[in-house]
Amino acid sequence: MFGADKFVKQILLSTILDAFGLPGSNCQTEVFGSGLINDTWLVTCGDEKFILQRINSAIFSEPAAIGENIRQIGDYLKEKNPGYFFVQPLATTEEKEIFRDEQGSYYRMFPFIEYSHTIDVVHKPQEAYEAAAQFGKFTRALSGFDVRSLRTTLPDFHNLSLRQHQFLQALESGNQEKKKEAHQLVKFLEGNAGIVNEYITITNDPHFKLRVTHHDTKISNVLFNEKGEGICVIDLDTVMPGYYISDVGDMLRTYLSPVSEEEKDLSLVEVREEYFSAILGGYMKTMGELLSSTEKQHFLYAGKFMIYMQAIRFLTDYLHNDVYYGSKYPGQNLVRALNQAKLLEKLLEKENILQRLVSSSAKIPSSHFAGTQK
Ligand code: GN1
Ligand code: MG
Repeated sequence: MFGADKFVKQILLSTILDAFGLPGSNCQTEVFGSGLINDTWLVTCGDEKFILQRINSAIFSEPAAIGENIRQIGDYLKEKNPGYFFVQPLATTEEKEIFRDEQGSYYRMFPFIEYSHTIDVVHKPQEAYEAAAQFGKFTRALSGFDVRSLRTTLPDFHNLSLRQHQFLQALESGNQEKKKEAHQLVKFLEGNAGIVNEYITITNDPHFKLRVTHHDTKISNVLFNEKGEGICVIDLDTVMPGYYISDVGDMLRTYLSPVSEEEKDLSLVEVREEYFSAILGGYMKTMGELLSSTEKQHFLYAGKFMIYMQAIRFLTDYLHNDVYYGSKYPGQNLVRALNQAKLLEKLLEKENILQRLVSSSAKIPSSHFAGTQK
């Protein structure tokens, strides 16, 4: 695989743009966004702008499944919910959603939505509210869609039992020096394994429904307009059947703290109640009527679930010498795991206050939550 900056110099670029019917030699390309898995570029061709993404096929073993899901969803929304703003990918000149180049890399292209922007960090509760409303709106817009017809683009992506199993295996067969170094953290995570048991209960509970779930609800996956209102969600690679706790949980994981998973100074990791309320309000506004009361009561659990899973995923990767996430400096995945464990600790400290917010919201009809989202 070649690096993102090197890539723009590649003559190949022109071939990719041509495949999507764009005048390759007249377009400029710059690196865009900050995801860990796929590479993204902003493509400018005269007055028109596009987003080009290379799918990491080491992780998404069947890139065509992503294209198929997006087509199915787009078709459904066009027919049943035409008012829903959906960013339709460009088709290649051969009418495919995904282009495979001679090197075997997979690409797709979207129009860049004018007057929209993304943000990398949540600075205001209103941003969290808008994002939560958009992720809820997406799942609601597809509530009549047969979720079983979606292809699973990443098998067992948020299967916490499996992640736990992989973690235990890494403790056995991974780097033993690193395991010693992470001793305290391992103890903390083992002490919170009850989170996995609760997940198993959920997967057997008929009150929990499999829904069209985004599975990557970080703030940069929401488009905002100039007034700061949410327009829609983007990056549908991991849209698969799932539980709502995945989407809400990843918002709690990434919006509650003023610092990201990369922060080394753990004293800066915090759980901000006003952001919790904003996510709760935004999500319930759009999904409140569809969730069962059992599902609603697990709103806070969603945070525990995703934060715990991310902590063990980072630590597993650390023990496996960074084969999945990579690392820019030695110990980066340990820092990330420690950061997430701290976040979990902070969430657990506030459990009673936050659970009260959830319980009182669950009794209030969803129309109560005011907001800008229609
Ligand atoms: C990866 O690439 P990105 O940042 O969208 C990962 C997520 C993790 C996240 C942690 C396919 O997402 O599950 O939560 O890193 N995606 C995949 O930063 O593994
Ligand atoms: Mg993603």
